[in-house]
Amino acid sequence: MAKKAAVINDLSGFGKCSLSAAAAVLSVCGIQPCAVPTAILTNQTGYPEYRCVDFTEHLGAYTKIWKNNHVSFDGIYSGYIANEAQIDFIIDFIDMFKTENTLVLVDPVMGDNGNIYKSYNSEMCGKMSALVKKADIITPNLTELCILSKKDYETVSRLPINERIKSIGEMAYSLIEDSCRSVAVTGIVDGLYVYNYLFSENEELVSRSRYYKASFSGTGDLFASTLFAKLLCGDGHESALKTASEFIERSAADTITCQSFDPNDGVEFEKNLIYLVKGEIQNE
Ligand code: PXL
Repeated sequence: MAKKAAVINDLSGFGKCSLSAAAAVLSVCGIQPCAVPTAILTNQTGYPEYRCVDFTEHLGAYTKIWKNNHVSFDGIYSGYIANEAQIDFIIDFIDMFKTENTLVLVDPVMGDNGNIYKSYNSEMCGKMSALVKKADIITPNLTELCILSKKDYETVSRLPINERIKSIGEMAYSLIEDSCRSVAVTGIVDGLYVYNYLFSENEELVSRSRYYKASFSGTGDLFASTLFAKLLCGDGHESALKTASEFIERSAADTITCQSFDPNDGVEFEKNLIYLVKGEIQNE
């Protein structure tokens, strides 16, 4: 039987992010995505206009009915949230459904490039620290890592690359000491390349991809989804990190060859899903 993962995230009509990205990636990896929608949006919030329907009032039914139906999960993955109360919901959800065999990935979605997303506020960001403590692995970008670590993004992002990585490692290890087992820091740009780091108690891994000079919607979600799916499939950290980075690199490369593209629309990942089928991306 296929493994099952609860995916707590929003459903956006455009932007190739959140549930649209996660459902595609998990399914192609042979995992059943069980959607818990935090909000339903016309499109992700980076576009000039969007409408968001907050789904909080319906979330209680998911825990109640799923518990009554005796469902269980091999993995739990949380992403975009619509308000502070949803963090409490996710914490309760994890407490209710996590067993010792459940992999919990929390993507602390809050912002990018030093800015908090339009729909987030400082209370939500503050409370995210409680949620990440529940995770086996978290996947912040540098903005989110700085928020979680109460460090100034502008200062860290301006450091020369070696010092920046040192500071990123210190922040990651302090979160690991605090609680979660692994921290994957995504989208560290230096010159022609973008790096993803994965820090665990006794391991520090890095992957390098070409940087295409655009901040595409949904790449963080695709990265987290792929890492999560591959770890659930039994891949090791190194292999899962490499696969996630390569999948996004290929999809970004295909996007920039398009005649015209809007980074808000996300990347051309659909035709690259095939490479996530076991063994297609070679990890030697
Ligand atoms: O990809 C992160 C994300 C997820 N969901 C929504 C967003 C964003 C980033 O802007 O707006 C609705």
